[in-house]
Amino acid sequence: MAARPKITVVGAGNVGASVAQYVVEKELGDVVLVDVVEGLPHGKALDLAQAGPVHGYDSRLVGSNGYEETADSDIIVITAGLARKPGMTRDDLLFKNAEIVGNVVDQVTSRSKSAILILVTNPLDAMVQLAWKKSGFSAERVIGMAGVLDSARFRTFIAQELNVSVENVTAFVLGGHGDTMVPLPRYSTVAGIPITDLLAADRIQALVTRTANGGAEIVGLLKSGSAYYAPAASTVEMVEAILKDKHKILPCAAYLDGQYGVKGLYVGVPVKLGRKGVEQIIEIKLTSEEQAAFQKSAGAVRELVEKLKL
Ligand code: TXD
Repeated sequence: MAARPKITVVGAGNVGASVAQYVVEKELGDVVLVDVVEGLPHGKALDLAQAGPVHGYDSRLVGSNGYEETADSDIIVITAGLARKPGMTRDDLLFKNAEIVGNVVDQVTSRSKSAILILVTNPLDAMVQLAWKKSGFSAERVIGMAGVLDSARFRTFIAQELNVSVENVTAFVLGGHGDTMVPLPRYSTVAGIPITDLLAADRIQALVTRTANGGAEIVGLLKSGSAYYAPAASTVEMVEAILKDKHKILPCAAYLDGQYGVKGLYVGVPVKLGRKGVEQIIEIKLTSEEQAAFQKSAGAVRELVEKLKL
């Protein structure tokens, strides 16, 4: 029988540990958890392994401060990085995390040449572009997680507003991960009915604004640290779609080569995910207003990427 898929998670902090937890709870494969902090990945891996008998999973978990154990991974999720500290500019964070993610990519890709990389570290769109460049992998195998999270936030707010099951709500959010993201109410539905038929324009705008500020709202409440349950769940939805070859359409940061009028840049768009990674970029019709908002968002991503001089 074939061995279980191997999923490496680099960065055993809040998001990374929760990714490991959801992966084993769904028994998607075995997990290698890597972090620079001594003992942290080992401790979390052991703790999660000991939840196995209770939850009923047999996935194996290994913690490490090195990369030997990551060899021949099927999927590598990169959450390693720093959060912005007082006195640090966004650019400081960009360069620091670029250094961390660049090193991680070198370490993992030299040992797992056919893996699919899922980037989570912020600033997301720039980090996925960097990982693609550094890895030398084809663009289908390097993907960024942001759109699933942003649309999950939008779906949550829509479901609460209309008092319906979250399962009835689909939503699409395009563009870069950040203030310029582009939620698309016309393509957001409740049991197939566009929300533009169900909610007044000002209510939709309020939900859109709350979605765009979704990360900041949680940082404001937590005071230290940022969101991790929903980010981890969103990442694991992508892991599952790939490992189970579901051909599932999800919004992800993907490499655009002319689609949506953008060339040579990673930006959030709907893609079809399967065992090969990004199988197709889905181009949906945008109004001129939506297209303008998308271009603005892509422009903000390009500005960041240019600073990295890749
Ligand atoms: O939508 C999205 N893409 C995001 C992005 C949603 C949520 C969080 N997002 C970003 O993910 C966030 O802004 C951070 O850049 C990452 C990770 O967030 P998390 O909340 O998990 O941060 P933590 O708890 O600080 O964990 C980061 C871990 C920590 O344990 C460090 O020791 C480790 O990364 N780290 C490293 N591991 C391996 N190798 C190196 N070099 C390294 N440097 C730090």
